[in-house]
Amino acid sequence: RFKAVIFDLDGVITDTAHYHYLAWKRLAESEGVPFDEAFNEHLKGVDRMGSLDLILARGSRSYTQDEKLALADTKNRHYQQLIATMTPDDLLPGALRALEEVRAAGLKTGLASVSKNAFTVLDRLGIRDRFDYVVDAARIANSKPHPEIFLTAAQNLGVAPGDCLGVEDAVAGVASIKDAGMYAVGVGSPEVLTRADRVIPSLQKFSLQDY
Ligand code: G16
Ligand code: MG
Repeated sequence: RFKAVIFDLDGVITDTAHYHYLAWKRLAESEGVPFDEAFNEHLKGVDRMGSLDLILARGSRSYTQDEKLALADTKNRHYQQLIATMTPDDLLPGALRALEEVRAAGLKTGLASVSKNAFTVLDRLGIRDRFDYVVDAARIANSKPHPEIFLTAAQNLGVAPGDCLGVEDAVAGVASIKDAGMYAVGVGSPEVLTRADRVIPSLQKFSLQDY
């Protein structure tokens, strides 16, 4: 019944969510700001500056815009160091099969990541040509949970939002899909992804006939 499936990247196709976590943790701790997995959950799907603002709000001092830009840049360098060694082995279990299933069923495939490093990650994983359209995060004005990124993907795929299925691991991402008027498959735990229409533990359990 769907015409396109739009995937998130970090935490769905590959575990860069963990690399983002490590890079932010290193940065936060260098600023004396406490950081753990539970807090990191709020950063998933949130863009770089938005994430930094959330982290620094837990600290004890205020920062100038220049300081913030420098800190965001430092985090990005930590992150780029981590993704530089990725290979196709870093695809999460079931990811390739899910992409193949969608195309074999005659549906379009899209990618909606707010990461400005998404193209690099796709190239390292060797899967760039498996998508009919990849949103360029640099052209998105509003980060998730705003629906802009999923709506942009649908528009460029030439498919109405109501005919799209979105796949996300983040609370903010699921909100973005639902507010775009799409069907949401959450990857993770149902206690966290409460707005998803269905939740699966990983793409290994992704099956178009279930939705
Ligand atoms: C991803 C991550 C976020 C990260 C964002 C921006 O979003 O989930 O944690 O802050 O990208 O990444 P970058 O600093 O590389 O531009 P998404 O939409 O892929 O889940
Ligand atoms: Mg994600």
